[in-house]
Amino acid sequence: MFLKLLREGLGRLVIFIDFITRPKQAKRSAEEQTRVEQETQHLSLYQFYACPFCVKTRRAMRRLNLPIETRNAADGSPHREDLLNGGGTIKAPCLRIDDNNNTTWMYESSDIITYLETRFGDDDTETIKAT
Ligand SMILES: N[C@@H](CCC(=O)N[C@@H](CS)C(=O)NCC(=O)O)C(=O)O
Repeated sequence: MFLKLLREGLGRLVIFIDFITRPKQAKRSAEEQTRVEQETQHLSLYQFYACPFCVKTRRAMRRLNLPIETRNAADGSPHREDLLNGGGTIKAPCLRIDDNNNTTWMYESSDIITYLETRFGDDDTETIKAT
């Protein structure tokens, strides 16, 4: 009970700090942004709202200006089962990458951020460094 309250309190604090220190979004040409928006339609982030690793990943998505769909993997959510069946374990964040007929489930916030930076953080964007 105490641990649950502590976890919830810390989660809210993380959300609040994230809110007041939101990173600036990268800017792209309209054409580039359209391309990025098309590509990100094949990505989705399974996440918990107040998980610090998920917040870190969402911050990177915002910084890179990537409109990736987020899917709540909390208890009772239909996405939770997809995550378990597809990825093999309930752990968030997890990036689902749908590539033609292939689906890859990428765990580990640092790996996800590196993947997104490598794929979308090209030199032409006015990318703001990690915060
Ligand atoms: N090293 C992982 C840690 C991820 C992690 O521990 N996530 C927790 C939530 S904060 C989790 O999914 N725990 C399993 C659960 O809550 O069922 C990362 O950086 O992504």
